[in-house]
Amino acid sequence: MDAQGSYCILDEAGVRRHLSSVPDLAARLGGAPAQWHIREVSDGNLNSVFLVDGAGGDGLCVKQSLPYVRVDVDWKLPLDRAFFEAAYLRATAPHVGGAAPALLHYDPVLFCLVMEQLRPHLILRRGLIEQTIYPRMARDVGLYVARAAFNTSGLARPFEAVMDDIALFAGNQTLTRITVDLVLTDPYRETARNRWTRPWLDNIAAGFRGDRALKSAAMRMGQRFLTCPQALLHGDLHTGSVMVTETDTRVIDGEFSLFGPIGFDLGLFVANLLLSLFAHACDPLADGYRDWVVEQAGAVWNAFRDAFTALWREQQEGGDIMPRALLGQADALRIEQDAMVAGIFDDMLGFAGLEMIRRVLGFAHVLDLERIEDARRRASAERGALGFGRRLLVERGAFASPDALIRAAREAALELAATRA
Ligand code: SR1
Ligand code: MG
Repeated sequence: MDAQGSYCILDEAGVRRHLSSVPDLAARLGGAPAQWHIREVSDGNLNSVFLVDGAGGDGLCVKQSLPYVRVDVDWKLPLDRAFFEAAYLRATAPHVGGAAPALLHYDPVLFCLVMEQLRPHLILRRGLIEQTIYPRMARDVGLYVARAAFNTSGLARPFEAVMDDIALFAGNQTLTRITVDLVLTDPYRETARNRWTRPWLDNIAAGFRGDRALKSAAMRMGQRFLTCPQALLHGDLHTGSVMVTETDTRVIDGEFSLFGPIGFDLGLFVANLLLSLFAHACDPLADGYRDWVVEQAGAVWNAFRDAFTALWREQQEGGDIMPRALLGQADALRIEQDAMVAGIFDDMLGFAGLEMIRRVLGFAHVLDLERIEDARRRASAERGALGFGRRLLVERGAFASPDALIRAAREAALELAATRA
């Protein structure tokens, strides 16, 4: 905050000033503000992020909305995404417990969140690039999605509470617009924001823009995204939105939160695992690791399904969707669960297809692929990802189970690996 008490972009001195003005945060850091160690670690596309350490053991993480896209300052944005991230953390914290960072403070003038610092956690995407195995990660993420989704849905709550939240998060239109454009639409039309590995992917990019079956499938998923408010979504659950150690998993960055179809969060996460799989197909030293990565896609789904159906089964009162009073006997519950879970699985596949395609042809790419310096090799991995993404959208009826998905993805990656020079 500047002297007039209005928004300003925080630099290290600004972060020091802000934290020292909030007694609880200053006490948590400990020692004199002048001694605090502050470093900027901004890494994502949108915001600035600082890590702060004081004399005590508990560091802080400070995240501020900028009035533009951090990686494209000409792309102006309102600041309110920090408000929605704070609202998401507050709405989900009672259900996901320790699987998210604790929100310690939100400043509505600076549009700034202060959270616990996660240490020694690493961004999952970077761990996957380094071929690290995280034994709990997939189960933890599946459980996280199940708990957040079930408990914010009308299965667990009266419709009035759900509608109040739908109304609140319906305000997150700036970031929803980014998703609608970047994920659902741009890869299938010409726009200056798109980019891909030229000239190798020129033909496939043009082919996708003229592919009626693909565009129809993409539009149908778009319709589900915008018209199916099943539960509160994270809204951007890729592998850069998860921080890990071998024994702990935390979901971060809920600024894209909105109500939507539960399969959206699952689809984005699974897609990013599959992007890692295809990126590793170029690397002869990753032959073993690929098996682990692809199995995590199934493990996320299985953990989600088991936890979601268990929460539903154990629910005493229930909400206004599928009310206990009408469900009656256990076999009726099972029938409804099977139907809903099948729909979520189908959504997951479709949204995974969209995410894989947009990360290759759209504005926001992924480091897993971008780090492949040889453009021809990168294009080859990207072609594999595009082909599989298309199958997930257009032929997803062929993937009747997580095992079928894993088998097909493994085969596609193996075919790609066989072509590498
Ligand atoms: C302009 S924002 C581009 C992308 O970064 C975020 O992480 C979301 O994935 C968004 O689509
Ligand atoms: Mg993010």
